[in-house]
Amino acid sequence: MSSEKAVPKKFSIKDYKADSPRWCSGCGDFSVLVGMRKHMMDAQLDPANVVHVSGIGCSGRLPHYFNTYGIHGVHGRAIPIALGVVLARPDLNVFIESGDGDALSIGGNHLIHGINKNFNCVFVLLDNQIYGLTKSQSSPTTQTGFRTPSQPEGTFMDPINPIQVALGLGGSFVASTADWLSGHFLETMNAAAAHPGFSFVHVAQRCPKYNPEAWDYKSSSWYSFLNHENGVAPDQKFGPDATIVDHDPSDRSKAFEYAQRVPRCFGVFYKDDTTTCYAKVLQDKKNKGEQPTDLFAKVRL
Ligand SMILES: Cc1ncc(C[n+]2csc(CCOP(=O)(O)OP(=O)(O)O)c2C)c(N)n1
Ligand code: SF4
Ligand SMILES: [Mg+2]
Repeated sequence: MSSEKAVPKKFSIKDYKADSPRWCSGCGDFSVLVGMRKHMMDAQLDPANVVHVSGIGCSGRLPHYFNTYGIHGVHGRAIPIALGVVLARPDLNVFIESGDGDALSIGGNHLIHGINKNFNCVFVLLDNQIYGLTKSQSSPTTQTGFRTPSQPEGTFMDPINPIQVALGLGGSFVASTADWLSGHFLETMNAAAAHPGFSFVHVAQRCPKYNPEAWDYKSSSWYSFLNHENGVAPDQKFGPDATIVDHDPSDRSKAFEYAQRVPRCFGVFYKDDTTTCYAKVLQDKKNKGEQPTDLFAKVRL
């Protein structure tokens, strides 16, 4: 038996808590909040070195509930705000929380450039397939035929697939998880934070108020877990009937294939830790004694 005593953690879950969340009962945002606090504790992040940045939406309220720095920004503009933070303070841990409307409608342009610049952050897309805060308009991920006040005859376009979008834009880390898969969510956050660059994490998120049919969280037979030693392990506790698919996240073309697959997949689709990112460009310039003026122009060298 080992005589070594466990070293107490400096920061406990209490150190990351602030305010009382204001969401509807049963909202998946609560689980995301808890999972992200757990991730910060697992990683023992000093709250003074963490910044949460959001746009507008129910999901946009998240930064209020962490005892860290935070910016509840402008609708669709979380990425440029976060980029400013990273430019000024590359030493900080930056998280972005965005909704399906915030990230894929009004903020779609910024998503293109955020992923392309591959600056260091964890981008969390809370996908409830609806505009929650503004009371139920169709979003780019709303299910075809779903009736909303903005499309009362039923949403007529097929939904955008956020995983394909992120892969198509050249994302260096692309994963998907669900708010109700607590173990999988935490492991996904840990993997995303360990990745140098723009870590895109899609989260299937429950909205019992306006889109209760979006995700069938009570059953697990409709999805698969992607499994690999360089990915995230399946969460069989919360997804006992899900199938398991072996997938090496360095295989980009397979990642596209799994992104199209029905049943859909949760796990790490793609990961390349060698993709050039802001931090490396900055360091290379400093090593050469250059002034880091036009940092992002060379990110994709
Ligand atoms: C410039 C601007 N346009 C529109 C709005 C209104 N608005 C606020 S949140 C939102 C959509 C929220 O949906 P989503 O991003 O999916 O977040 P959720 O509430 O579902 O988490 C809209 C259209 C706004 N606040 N600012
Ligand atoms: S409207 Fe939906 S997303 Fe917003 S707080 Fe309520 S349940 Fe959550
Ligand atoms: Mg939404």
